[in-house]
Amino acid sequence: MDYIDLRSDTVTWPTPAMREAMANAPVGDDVYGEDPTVNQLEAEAAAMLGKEAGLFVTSGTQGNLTAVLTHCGRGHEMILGNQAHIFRSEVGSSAALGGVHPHTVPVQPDGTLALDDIRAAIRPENEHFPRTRLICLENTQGAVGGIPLTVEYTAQVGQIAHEHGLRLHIDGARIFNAAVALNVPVKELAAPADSVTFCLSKGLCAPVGSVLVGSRDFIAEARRIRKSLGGGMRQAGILAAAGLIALREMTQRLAEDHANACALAEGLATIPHIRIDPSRVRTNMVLFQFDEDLPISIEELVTRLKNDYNIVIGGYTNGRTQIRFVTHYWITRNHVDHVIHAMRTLLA
Ligand code: TLP
Repeated sequence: MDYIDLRSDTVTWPTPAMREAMANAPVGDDVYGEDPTVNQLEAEAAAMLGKEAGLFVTSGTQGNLTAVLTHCGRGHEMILGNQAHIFRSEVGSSAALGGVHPHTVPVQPDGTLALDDIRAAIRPENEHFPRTRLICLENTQGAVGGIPLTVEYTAQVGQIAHEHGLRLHIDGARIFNAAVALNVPVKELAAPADSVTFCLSKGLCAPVGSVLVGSRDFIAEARRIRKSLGGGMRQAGILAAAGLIALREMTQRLAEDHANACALAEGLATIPHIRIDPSRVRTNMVLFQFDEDLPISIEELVTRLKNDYNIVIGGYTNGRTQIRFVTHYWITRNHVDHVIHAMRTLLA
């Protein structure tokens, strides 16, 4: 890549193997169900996550929206974290396009939603209330720094959902990072869920796409919803070919990104004006804050990092005092050392 880009793992370029596979991919019209590469990707993704069927979608946002609109009708309610990507960063699309009412509960520092909060949010039957239909979890939970949710926790939420006749959807944009960090098969993290979306185009480096998985009946309905959202693609095998490499070759190397994130956090912790707890780094995200009395403004820091050190950063949240660095395939250990050196120099 041209820059050491720490803004997100969404910035990853496809690998040379992906570009080659894309150039040679067998294709067909996927709206007719005739693209062999898409069919292969959907089947392999479903098998890896232990579900009956898969659906190739354009993005994580489209996968989550398709899932929500498949599970819920207008006026139905979904329970989700107040810092969930679906709630904060998907343009309010579930409400705007599906009339689905979000009922948020606080995301705890460990990325979970408290079980009692979930139970309390489930509506009793009453003509004043929307009907609860869905619980959504996010694994890893991005807003608290990519913290993975465990198999045990997910199973408990699944049990609550199913005891109340609700569905569980997991926004598993980075569920492979969670599986690697927890050292469990991804299937086990997905098992309690009725549907899971995961992204091929984040740490797994594919250029485009996510996969939604679930039961055969659920995916048949989701296919119709995807079409209504403009997500019926034609010779999408060109994209799915990169997705197959993402699934087959890129999931097992994520531990490298996690080790680099830890090294980055430990290095940053030795630099004045940076507040960070390296023990919170569990996957590929590093969250930290600057002291108020920085020797340079954040704007200047961003510019100097880019111009003088070839480093791109972003991701300010919480009134711009919280910064997120994300490691990925294109960030090497040497880059990590270079970033620590640059930050130390600029903050001296
Ligand atoms: N996240 C992006 C930004 O939108 C914040 C990022 O840089 O992290 N779920 C989760 C947990 C996500 O983090 C994202 C993207 C999505 C869904 C949406 O995926 P896309 O961007 O493919 O629509």
